[in-house]
Amino acid sequence: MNSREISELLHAHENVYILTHILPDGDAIGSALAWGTALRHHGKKVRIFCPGVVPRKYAFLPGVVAIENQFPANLPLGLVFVLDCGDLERLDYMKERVQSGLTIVNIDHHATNNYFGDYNIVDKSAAATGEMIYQLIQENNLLLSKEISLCLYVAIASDTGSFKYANTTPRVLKIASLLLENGVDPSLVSQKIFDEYPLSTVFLLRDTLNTLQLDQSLRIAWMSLHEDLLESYGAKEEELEGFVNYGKNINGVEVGIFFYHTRNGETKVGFRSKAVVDVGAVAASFGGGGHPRAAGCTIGGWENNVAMDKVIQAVREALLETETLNPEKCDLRR
Ligand SMILES: [Mn+2]
Repeated sequence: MNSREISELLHAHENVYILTHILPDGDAIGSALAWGTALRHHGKKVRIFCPGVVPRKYAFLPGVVAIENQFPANLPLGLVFVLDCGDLERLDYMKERVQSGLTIVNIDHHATNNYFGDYNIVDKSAAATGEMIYQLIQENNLLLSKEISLCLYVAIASDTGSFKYANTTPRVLKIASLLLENGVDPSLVSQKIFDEYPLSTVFLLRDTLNTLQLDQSLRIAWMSLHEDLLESYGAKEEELEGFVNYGKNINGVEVGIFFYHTRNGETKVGFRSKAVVDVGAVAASFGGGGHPRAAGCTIGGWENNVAMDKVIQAVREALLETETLNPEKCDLRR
């Protein structure tokens, strides 16, 4: 779909609804706020929705308090933009309402996007949905205000890991440069999104690091945490984001695993791998999914330690398989 079609669609609709995914990240929140603000300046009546709670660290973004976590049944007809979602399942409990007779525009950059929209703007080469929103704003001659620039910067910085992942292209850095010229303070964003956390997070991390274990080869590292501990510190599940990396980042470790035991007897498992093990396949074997380097699954029905043993064994087998395939990477003495 081109920018003329977008402007025709916008012309035909007064009401615009913007939705993004469950457990929203900086790209989801930043893109939704930027697009919503741009369209509001353009004269549209805009409402923004997200299933669940927006993490506290995004509270500094302009407009974030207006994000709604229920999609009402009686909304006036309007145009729906679904941002940063590879499929409609990502809308969780909002999915059914969104599908009922509304025109959906799917704007996304995930390689797995299944073109669920009536209109689809999918750019799998984009580092972030925020990068695509930047382009849409430019192509449609919408106002790129300072507050929109901040939201887009948060979106792009989040999905590129502060401009350090492989998706950090010259195009991404050019856009980031223009956003800085528009008044974005990159040190403030880093502090709010990446470098600052609640005291409860540090307590949780301290206790989690205490559980660190490695297998004999020193190539698999895991840690675990029970939901009771979150309660005792008044912490939220979102604060556990990134814990899994502490194991993975150890010199010589290939796979980091993080086990989160919930009160209803389930174990949520996060996987990260450094270079060779396809943890997406491991997670899929337990009914989960993800990417080769980052994945997750939820396991129920086993005692915590049994669940952990089964997962670690599966990772061990996946690691052994890669070492058979890549004998030069087989040095277990590292
Ligand atoms: Mn994204």
